[in-house]
Amino acid sequence: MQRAIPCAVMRGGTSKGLYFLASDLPADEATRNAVLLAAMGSPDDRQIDGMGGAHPLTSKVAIVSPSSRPDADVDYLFVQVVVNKAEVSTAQNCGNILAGVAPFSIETGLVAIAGETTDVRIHMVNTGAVAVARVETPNGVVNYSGSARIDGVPGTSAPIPTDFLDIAGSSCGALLPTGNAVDEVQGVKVTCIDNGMPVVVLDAADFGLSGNESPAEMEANADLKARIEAIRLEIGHKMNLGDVSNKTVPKMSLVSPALAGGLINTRTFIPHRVHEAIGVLGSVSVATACAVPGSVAQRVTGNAVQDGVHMMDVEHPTGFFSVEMDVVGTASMDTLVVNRAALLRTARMLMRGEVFIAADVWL
Ligand code: NQM
Repeated sequence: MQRAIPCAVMRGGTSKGLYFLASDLPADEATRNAVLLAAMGSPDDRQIDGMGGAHPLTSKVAIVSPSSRPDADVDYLFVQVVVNKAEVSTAQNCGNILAGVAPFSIETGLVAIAGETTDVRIHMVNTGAVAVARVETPNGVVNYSGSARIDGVPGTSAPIPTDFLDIAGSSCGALLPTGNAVDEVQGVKVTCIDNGMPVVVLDAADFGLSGNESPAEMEANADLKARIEAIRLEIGHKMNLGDVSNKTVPKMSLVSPALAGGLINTRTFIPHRVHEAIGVLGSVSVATACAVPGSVAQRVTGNAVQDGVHMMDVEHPTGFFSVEMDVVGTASMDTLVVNRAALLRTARMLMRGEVFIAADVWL
C-alpha cells in the first residue's frame, strides 16, 4: 500500500524542492521527518526511489502554513533533507526555496491576490525573521513568465523582488557571533558572520587556491575538504551553533578578488558539496562581511563598501548574485548596521499533485 500526500514541485531561485502545506503532513515531528525522507528517497546517493535530485540543492522542502504572527501572512519552515544519510535539518534557512513560497501560498489559497502584484510577508520559522516577496498577479493568477534573469537558471522568468528585514544574527544571535572581525582557527584567519545565514569567510589564497577553481575541482581536493571541515567543526562552537558535525551550517565561503567586475568572488562549501552558485542568505552574509572593517573579505575588497546604499555583486561559479544593501556605521564593526537587504529571485511551479510514500511510514 502507498499513501498519497498533496504537494508541489517548485524551482525556487537556483534550488528545487517539494512544497507542502503543513496541514498535509503529520504533526508529529519524527513521523514528518520520516515522511520527508521517504518522499525524497533518502538515504541514497542517487535518491532513486524518491523525488530528490541527488544534490543538497535539489533535496529541499518548504512547509507552509497560515502565519502564527500578526506581522506575517504565512509561516515557512525550511527542511534540508540529507541525500545520503537518514537525516533532515531545520538548523538553516534557505533564501532560494523562499522564492517559491510566495507563489505557492497564493496558488494554495493561503494568501489572496491583491491586484496586479501581491506582496507576501513570510515568517521564516527557522530563524524567526520576516521577508517580503512581491509576486506578479495580473488577471487574478500568478504570473511565472517574464524577463528577469538570475545566474544559475537558464532563460528568464517573472521577477520576485524580495526584501529581508532584521536578519542580523538570525541563527547565531549576533551579526559577528564571535565578537571579532577576524578569528584565527588552525592557523587560518576567518571572519564569522550571520546576516541571515551563518557563514565563515576564508581567503582562498590561504589555501593555495586562486578562488576560481570549479566546484568539481574543489570537491576533488580531499586535503582542502578536510581542512575546511576541521575549521568548521571548531568554529561552530564559537559561533554559538554548538556541535555542527550533523548540521548544514555554517557555510564555508572561500573568497578571492572579483574577476568579472563584481565586488568579490566566492566558492562556497554548503558545507560538504560546493555550491554551483551561492545561497541567497549566504551571499547576503558574504556581502555584509565586505562592509566589516578588517574582515577577511575586506582583505580582498579593501574598504569599497562605506555608508550608503550599494548594489553588491557577489561572483560565484555560474555568474553573480546581486544584493542591494543599505549599510550605516561602516567605520567600526561595533557600529555597523545593515538597514535593509533586497534582492531578486525567480521561481516556477513545475508540478503539482501527490507524492507517494510507503503507507507504513505514516500509519
Ligand atoms: O543561503 C544552499 C541554496 C542554499 C541556501 C545552501 C540559500 C541561502 O542555494 O539562503 O539559498 O547554502 O545550503 O538554496
